[in-house]
Amino acid sequence: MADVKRAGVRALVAAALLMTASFGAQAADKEITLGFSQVGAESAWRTANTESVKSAAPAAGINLKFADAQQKQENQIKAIRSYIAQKVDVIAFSPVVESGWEPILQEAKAAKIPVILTDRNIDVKDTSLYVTMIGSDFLEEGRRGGHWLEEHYKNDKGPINIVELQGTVGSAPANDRHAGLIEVIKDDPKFKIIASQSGDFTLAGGKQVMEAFAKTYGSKINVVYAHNDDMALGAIQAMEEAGMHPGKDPVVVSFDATHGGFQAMVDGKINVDVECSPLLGPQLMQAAKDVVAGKTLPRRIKTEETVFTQADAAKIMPTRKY
Ligand code: GZL
Repeated sequence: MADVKRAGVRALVAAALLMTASFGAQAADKEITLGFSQVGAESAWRTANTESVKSAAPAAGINLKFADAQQKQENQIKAIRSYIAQKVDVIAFSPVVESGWEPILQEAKAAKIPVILTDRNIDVKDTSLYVTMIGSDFLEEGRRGGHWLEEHYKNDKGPINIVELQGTVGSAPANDRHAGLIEVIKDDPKFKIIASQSGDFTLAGGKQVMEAFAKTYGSKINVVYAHNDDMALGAIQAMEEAGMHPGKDPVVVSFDATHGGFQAMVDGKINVDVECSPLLGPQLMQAAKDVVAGKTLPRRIKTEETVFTQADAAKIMPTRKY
């Protein structure tokens, strides 16, 4: 009798194991749906970032829902709320500005949907509102721009007058590329920021702001410090229309290292371009799969980046992916 019982228990255990394995396999095979809210389409960097996210999804077997917020926070909040209503598996977004995210991220938390930040960071007290932030260190990027200026002007007593074309007001890259520069030049009195204004990361914005700076300051300007290539390229147009010689006088510091930025370095119109990689798609998809699989992710996944100058631009440009 005991043998029959033992055989029965063994059969039950085998059946249970088989069921668990098949559920496990199903869970592993269940297609992940990722809801992504993109800032907008304001720059060449953003276009490359969108392309990277969109192409990485099918390659990772992820069903991507994508929304372009036209650089408006309320559109990003609407998109995230709609992803919650659709019960997506993971939400990811590139926050247009640093503040104002707690309410909508509390809604995602209440719905038990994990949130991943890409590209830009947010300023929240409750860091449980997102799983990880994948992207660049903008403060370090700003320091790199500042260190290049220090080296470039090391034998110059000054004054070195800087005009700054800032990115989107309140955005992490604008705040930190400014702060990183200040960190480096604040103790060197020869550097002076004589004007700062936002061009909203767009070519048209950069051109418009630079037209005004050229009118007001003209030949007093020694450096144009542009928070991205699109604004630098717009500023170059404005400077040339004003009879100035960008890349010689004034010197031009830019960020992103996009194709347009590289071409301007080859043409001698941008002096240094601090790299900021938009190619975050594959890392985002891997992070989404890891979160769904219940893995613990690092709080911060930083992008490796460097600095390019006119000296190496022509040689490196053919190798660039964006
Ligand atoms: C930086 C990114 C910035 C780029 C701009 O990671 O958020 O936004 O520097 C883009 O070109 O518009």
